[in-house]
Amino acid sequence: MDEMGEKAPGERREIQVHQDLQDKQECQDQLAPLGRKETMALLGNLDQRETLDHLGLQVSLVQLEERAPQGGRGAWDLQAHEAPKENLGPKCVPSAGGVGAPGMQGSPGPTGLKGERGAPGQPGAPGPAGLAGPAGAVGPQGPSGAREPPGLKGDRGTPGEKGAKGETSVPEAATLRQRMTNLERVVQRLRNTVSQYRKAVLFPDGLAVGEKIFKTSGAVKSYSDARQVCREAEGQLPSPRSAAENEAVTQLVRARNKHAYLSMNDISREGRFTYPTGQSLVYSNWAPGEPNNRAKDKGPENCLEIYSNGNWNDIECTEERLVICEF
Ligand code: MAN
Ligand code: CA
Repeated sequence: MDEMGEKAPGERREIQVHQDLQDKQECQDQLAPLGRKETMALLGNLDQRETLDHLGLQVSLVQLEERAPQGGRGAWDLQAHEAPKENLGPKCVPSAGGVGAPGMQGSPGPTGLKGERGAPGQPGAPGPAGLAGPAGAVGPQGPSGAREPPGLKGDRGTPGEKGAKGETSVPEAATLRQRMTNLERVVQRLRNTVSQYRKAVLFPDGLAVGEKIFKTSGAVKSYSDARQVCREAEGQLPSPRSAAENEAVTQLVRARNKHAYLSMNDISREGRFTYPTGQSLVYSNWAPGEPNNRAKDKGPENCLEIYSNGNWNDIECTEERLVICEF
C-alpha cells in the first residue's frame, strides 16, 4: 500500500485520454517530473479540470479501469490509447519511481466521467394501441351527390332590365355585306337592261314622258280596232292627263302626219267623255267649238282624235286614225 492507501499492490491503471499533446516526447517531458504522489494525485483528480490545468495537461478522462498489475507494484502508467483520430496522443508513461512493496487493496476510485454515447439500440416492440384521439378538424367538402329528378316548373320571374344593345356579330355583318354586294350587282345589271330596252322601245316611234311611254304602230284603224291593238300589246290608247303627255302624243302625230285616236269617249253618256276606267277627264285640250258631236251628214261623234297641233276633236268612232298606244 502506498502512501495514498487507495490502490491495491500490483494494480495498474490504464487511462484512456484525449489530449492535446503534440507528441510523445512532449508528453513524457511533462509527465516525467511527476513523482508518484503527483501521479496519484493526477489519477485521483482526473475528473477535476483544475488539477489537469495545474499540471499543464490539456487532457480529459474518458475511461478509467482496473487491470492486472504489470511491471511491478506501485508502477503507475498513465497511458493514452485508442484515442480517436489525430488527437490521439502518444502513450505518456510517467516515471513512477522505484518498485515498492505491494500495496493494500485500494478503495474504489471515484466515479468516472460519463462515457461516450453508445450505438443506438434496436427498436423496441410496438407498444399497445393508444386511446382514441380527439376528433380531427372538418375535412374538405366531398363530391356532389347524385342528381335528384327535376322539380316542378317555378313561377315566372319578373322581367329583368333591358340589356345594352349588343354588337352585331361579325358573321352576320359579313353575310349582310355580301348579300348587299350581290344585290347591288343585280340592281346594276337591271339598270343596264332597262336602259337597253328603253332605248330599243323608243326607237323610232316611241316617246317617254314621266312614267309613260307612247308608241305608234304606224297603222291606221277604227277606234275599236285601234283599241284592240293596244290591248293586245298590254297597253291602251293614249290618255294624256297633262300638257306634257299631250305634247308627247302630238309629236308622234306630227312624225306620222296623221291624226290619232285617244282613249276617251262619251259612248256611255253623250257629252261626258271618260277614260277607259270610267273616270271623267282631268285634262283636256279641245279645239275651239269642240266637242260639237256633229259630223257633216253623219251621226253623232263619240270618239276623240288629236290634231298635229295637239288640239282635240270629237269624231265618229268608225273613222280610221293613227294607232298610238300608251304603256
Ligand atoms: C269639222 C268639224 C268637226 C267635225 C268634223 C267631221 O272638222 O265640224 O267638229 O268633227 O268636221 O269631219
Ligand atoms: Ca267634232
